[in-house]
This record gives sequence, structure tokens and C-alpha cells, in this order.
Amino acid sequence: NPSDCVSRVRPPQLFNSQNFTVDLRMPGVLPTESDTYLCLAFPVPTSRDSYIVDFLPHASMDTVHHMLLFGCQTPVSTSSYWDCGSVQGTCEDESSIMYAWARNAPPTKLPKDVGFKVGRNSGMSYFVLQIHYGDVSAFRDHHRDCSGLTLRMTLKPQPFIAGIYLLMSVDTVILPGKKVTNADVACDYDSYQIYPFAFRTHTHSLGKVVSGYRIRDGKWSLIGRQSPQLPQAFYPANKEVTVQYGDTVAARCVFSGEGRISKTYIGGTSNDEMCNFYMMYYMDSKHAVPFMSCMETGSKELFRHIPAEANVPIAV
Ligand code: IYT
Ligand code: CU
Ligand code: CU
Repeated sequence: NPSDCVSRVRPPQLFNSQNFTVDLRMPGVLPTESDTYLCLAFPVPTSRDSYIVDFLPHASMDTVHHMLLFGCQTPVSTSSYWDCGSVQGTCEDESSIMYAWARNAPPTKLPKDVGFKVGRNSGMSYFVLQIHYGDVSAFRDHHRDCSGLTLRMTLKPQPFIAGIYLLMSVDTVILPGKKVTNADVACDYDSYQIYPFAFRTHTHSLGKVVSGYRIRDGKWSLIGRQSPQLPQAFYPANKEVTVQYGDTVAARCVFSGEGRISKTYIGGTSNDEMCNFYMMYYMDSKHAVPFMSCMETGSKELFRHIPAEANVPIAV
């Protein structure tokens, strides 16, 4: 029933309730080609500060390969939905990822008392949902899809604010046929303490393993390590490892150039590569920073001390 597919804000059940839900659903789409990426923009329904406290995915298991939720100021389009597979993408300005659902991976839950802060005053005016339809053979019957995400939200200020720290390589070059190329990224951390609780890795097909660390007094502590060939969801991070002023955060992606006949660069297409390590953290709301990133190449000297596990490919 297509009328079930329309995006809507469900008003509070009670007049004075601070809680509400937002449904981000594809409006009954029929992708015709495999590996179609469709995006949907939805204005944050209030100008007041509000908080996402839970995510409820609705995805057709036989067709949806992954879903990503972004927050931003200016989406590429505000029409009901658009093809966001090519370079045009999701947002005109900086976007920040807030949620990932991937087939065959357990979805992330936010810890208690933690919320993503959104609202037209906090620089997050739009939600953009990206859905990757993988195998579209299930659409041969011409049924329409309303996959998406329900956000549980509240106006009640949360003690802790969720955020994302993205480490990414911008200059890696992978030589054809070369068995091992490391992309090393590291930055000094100079903000208030963060508590990483989930991490996500992203490369394209040449990535073998991606690991993220905190370095304190020369000691490397693992935040998370995963194969980017497994579903690219947020996985639980090592909760013992927090990051504070004076620490260094570092990530290594291991690539193989086998099977390529020319150099592979960082870029947006599937013939290019990416090296991303995302940390999802929470932070005291008093001095919350919702998005941070690191794009500096890690020094040889620093990475001489990286634990050996970072070089061990994960079998998939
Ligand atoms: C060049 C690159 O590595 N791009 C990544 C990381 C990235 C994410 C965001 C870069 C920027 C962003 O605003 I959000 I600038 C990249 O595109 N990663 C993809 C998605 O676009 C999020 C991924 O699946 O991690
Ligand atoms: Cu996908
Ligand atoms: Cu990519």
C-alpha cells in the first residue's frame, strides 16, 4: 500500500510529551538496476534542539544492501527522492554520518543518556537517508519499496551527545600487483574527552583490514579492527579506550594491489579506493563537538610501533 510509504512526523501521543518519532521512508520506489543508490531528504521537524535517541530500521532483506543516515544543512536535492549513486552525492555542504545499517550485521544502539543533537539551530537542518539497493531481481514483480528508518527523538536535553570522529586517507596510491600498501593516518587529539562506543570501517574492494588506535604515552590501544569486506555497519568498540587531550588517534588501512593493472587512487568510484575509520563516541553535553576528522598522513616513525595485528588480514 503506497500510502504506507509516505514520510511523516508522528506528533507526540500526549499533548505535553517531549518525545516524537520521525519516519524516513522511501515513497514506494521501484529500482530497475542492481546497485542503485537512492537518497531521501527530510527537514528536521523542529527548530528547537532535539535529540535522536534510537534508530529503528525497516529494510527489505532481499533487496537493501545498506542504509546510511546523514545530517546536514543543505541536501543535494529536496525533491521526494533522487539517484545519489554518482558523484553528486548526498549534501552540498559537510555531512556527518549518524547511522549505518548493513545486511547481515546487527544494528547499533546508542547507549543510555546519549543522543545525536539535531535541529535547525544546531547546524543540522536535514536528515538524508541513503539506501543502496543491491540485487534488484526481487523487483521483477514490480512491487514498490518503502524501506527506511524511524528515528525516536526527544526534546529533553541528553547528558551526553553522540558524535563521529572520521579518520581518512587523502593521498594513498596503490601500485598495481603490489601485495601490501598501508594507508596510515594520525592526528593529535586536542579536545575534551570522548568515549568511543562503536566504529565503522570503509574501503572499496582492495581493503583487507582497517584498525583504529589511541596512542597514549607511546602505548597503542585498539579501539576497533575489522575487515572492510564484511558488512560496513558500526560494530562495538573496545569500551575501555577513551580519548583525551594529549592523546594521538591513528588508523591503518591495509590494501592489496593484486589484480590491478594500473595505479589506484583515493576517489569516489568503485575503481578508486577509500580508507576510512569512523569512531562513534559520546561526550559530555557541556562541551560537545558533534563531528571531528583527521586527514594527516601518519609518520613512519610513529607507525613503526603499531601492533602487529593491524597487518593481519581478516578472512571473510
Ligand atoms: C574520500 C573519502 O574517503 N570519502 C569517504 C569519507 C567521507 C565521508 C563523509 C568524506 C567526506 C564526508 O563528508 I560523511 I568530505 C566517504 O565518502 N565514505 C563513504 C560515504 O560517503 C559515507 C562511506 O561509506 O564511508
Ligand atoms: Cu551497500
Ligand atoms: Cu568509498
